[in-house]
Amino acid sequence: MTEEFVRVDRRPDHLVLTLNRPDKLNAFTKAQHAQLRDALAEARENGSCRAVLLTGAGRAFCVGQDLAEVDPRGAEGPPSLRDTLAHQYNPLIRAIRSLEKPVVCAVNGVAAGAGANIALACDVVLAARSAKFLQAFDKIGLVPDSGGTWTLPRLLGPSRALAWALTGEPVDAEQAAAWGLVWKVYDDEALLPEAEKLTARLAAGATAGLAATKKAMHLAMTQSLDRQLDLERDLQDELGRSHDYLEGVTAFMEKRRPSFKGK
Ligand code: LHQ
Repeated sequence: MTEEFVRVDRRPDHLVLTLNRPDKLNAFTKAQHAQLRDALAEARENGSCRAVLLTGAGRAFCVGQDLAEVDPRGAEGPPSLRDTLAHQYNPLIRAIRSLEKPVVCAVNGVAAGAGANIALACDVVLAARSAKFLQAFDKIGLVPDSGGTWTLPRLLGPSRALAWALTGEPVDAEQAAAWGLVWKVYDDEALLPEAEKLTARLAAGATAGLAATKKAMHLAMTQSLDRQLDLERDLQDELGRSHDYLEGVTAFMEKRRPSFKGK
């Protein structure tokens, strides 16, 4: 039987994905990447899945690449990190960012290296009070990857982002919230129930509208106000003809809770 490096819990309208190599602090191997990629493809293709929750088993969220798998001291010499990024990390970040459904990340413990940047690529990041974030790339002579060089300056501003990456200092959950890296911090035992609650709420939302919001916010990072105004016009044009807009306005008028279909 294949080992379950990513546990997939299928709820009626969302998926809970748990990185599951707790003895290695959920460090990413090729096999774990493949399982996460499959799970995200399921989330994309399954119409009844309307949100995703990503978290880690044990005391860590994820400590990035499993360094034993890319050990440059091997008989064949240094591995191709180009291949590792091209075939494992880059497709993962693209899959999270392009998923037309909200992705919540519950950072349950340490998030280091690519593990930190994968968490920060998610749409809503929640953290346990004991969580800490580490870039860690400085310790092994590499550059922040998994979108870190793009995401960090945008989240933190260039000065903090650069100092954090250069020094590799740990950032605790409270600091991460103060810096705007995470949305909310919960006591450790409350993190998962709160993350589940939020994911279920998002899954019951107007999925097409949420997907358009995600897309527009991401595009805003790279384009002018003029282009953004045109984009908002186009998205609103399309959403204004959706079931969920009709339902949302009707529910408001009828003073009841809307029942969205995600369309
Ligand atoms: C690990 C790891 C790990 C394997 C802990 N690998 N086993 C992309 C593409 C290609 C190449 C390279 O990189 C990348 C992206 C990246 O992610 S680079 C950054 C990789 N990550 C790191 O450098 C972090 C390394 N880990 C640490 O610095 C520490 O483990 C932290 C500070 C995160 C936690 O420290 P502790 O709480 O003291 O735990 P520990 O060090 O005792 O770790 C527990 C176990 O997990 C231990 O195994 P063992 O069998 O001895 O009990 C570690 O060896 C293993 N582990 N990180 N990245």
